[in-house]
This record gives sequence, structure tokens and C-alpha cells, in this order.
Amino acid sequence: MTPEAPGHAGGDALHFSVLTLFPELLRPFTQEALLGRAAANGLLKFDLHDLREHAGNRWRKVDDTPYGGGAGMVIRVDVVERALAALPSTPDEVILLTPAGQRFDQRLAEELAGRQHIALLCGRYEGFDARVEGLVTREVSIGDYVMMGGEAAAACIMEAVGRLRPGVIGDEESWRADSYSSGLLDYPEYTRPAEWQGHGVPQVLMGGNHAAITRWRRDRALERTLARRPDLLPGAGLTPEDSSALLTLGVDADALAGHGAPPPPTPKRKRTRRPKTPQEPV
Ligand code: 6GU
Repeated sequence: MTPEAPGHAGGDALHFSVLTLFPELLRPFTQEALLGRAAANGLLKFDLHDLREHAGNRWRKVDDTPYGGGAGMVIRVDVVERALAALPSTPDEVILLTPAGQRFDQRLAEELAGRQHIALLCGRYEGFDARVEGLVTREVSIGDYVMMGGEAAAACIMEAVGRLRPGVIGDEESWRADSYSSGLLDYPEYTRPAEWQGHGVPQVLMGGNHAAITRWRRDRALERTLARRPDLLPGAGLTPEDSSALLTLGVDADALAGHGAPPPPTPKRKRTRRPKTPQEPV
């Protein structure tokens, strides 16, 4: 699909407003590559807002010490309120980016792709005054790890949500996406050279049997998902053919579906001891 038709452009763009202490961190992200092209074509709209513009004091200070004491600083709720009120239009979704939020996933990306205007509120170093909860529609985390700020999370959300809007990506990529949205991990792909450092390409892909290729790809996707993300299988909408393919891998698909999703595998790590302070030479 070609994104253009000048009369149409801009009318139903998905609008992202980012509120951050570091707007320049996100500038190139919204101007380059597919997101930049989508913005130029009027399919997406981005604006970046510096929270300091709404500090309300000439030192542009947006934070203060926490009531009750303790280390660190807390971003003021009145600053956030003024920054939101100054947006060019009222967002239909206001998301606070925090490691304490709801986990972002494809399902949430699909839900957000139906909005008109999404505000993304990024913290950095410090937290927000808890009362910002009354100003946001939800709190979102992009995974179980802690980053220094929400800007990278905002970038992830704009990527994952933006690409779901019609015309933002080409047909080819949307087709690939469907294979992820199917709930399974992607099958492996190959291109020339046919022989590389002793590694060939699976024979079935070199022939013209399209039914065989389709089945091979589905089987590899099942195999990969089983090995890497078995927790995805119960929700993947498996066909009877899939179930028999899984049986040959030693997995009873019906038993899988019957149980709750097991947690994603966590690589076991050895506890490492802090190295002892080197001995002073005597
Ligand atoms: Cl949204 N913010 C921060 N600081 N860390 C995170 C996160 C967000 N999501 C996962 N880790």
C-alpha cells in the first residue's frame, strides 16, 4: 500500500506526544527511517515536549526532595499537570512509563494502535510524585529490568504501535508481522549464497514445492517456539497439523493448552562472588 493521497494525509494520523526531560534523545527516532517517513507522509505525528518548560520557576527545576526523607528527588505533579494541559490537543491515552507498570506486549500495542493521540510521560533518574496516577490512563513497563529513564521505552512503544497503522510499513513486512501475530516465533529465512562457510540452505527451500515449504516453515516456527518460548504455545491457535508436528517433537499440545502458560525460560546464572580485594604486597 502506498501511503500518500495528499488530500487524505494528516487527517487520521496517530499522534504521539512525548513529555520528557530529554526531548533531543527522541528527536532522531521520530525523524529517521520508517517512523520519519510515516511522519513525513502524515500517517503519524510526533511532538516532543521538555518538562522543564513547565517548571514554573526560572531555574527550570522540576523536582524536589521526597516527603518523609530519603535519597533521590521526585518530579512534581504540578509540573506534569501543566505539561499535559499545554499539549496541542487532549490525548485519549496518557501513559506513564515506569518499570512498575503493566507489561507492554503485542496485544497492548494493537489496542493502542486504535487511539488518536497518545501522550507518553518519561521519567528519568527519579520517580514521579505518586499523585500523577490521577493524570494518566495507565502505567506501562517494557520488561523486567530497570533502565535509567522512560525514553527508550517511549521509542519502543512508538515503533510497535506506529507500525500497526495502515501504510506505515510495506506489505512485505506486514505479512511477516502476521506470522508473529499468529502467536509463534518466526521461522528461519535464508538467501544467497546457497553455500556459506560450509553451511548450506535446507533442501526443501531450494525446490518449488510450495505446500512442502509452507509446512516446513510452520514446523520450524513450532520447533523454535517450543525451544525458546514454550509459554507462547497455548495461545498460538494451533491446528491439528500443528499438534501432530508437536507430537513428533515429544509434546502433547492438548496437555499444553490445558495448563496455564508456564513462565518464559529464565537463563540460569551462577551467583558470582565479588572478587576479593587484591592482597597488598607485604
Ligand atoms: Cl518504562 N522505565 C524504566 N526506567 N525502566 C524500565 C521501563 C520503563 N520498562 C522496563 N524497565
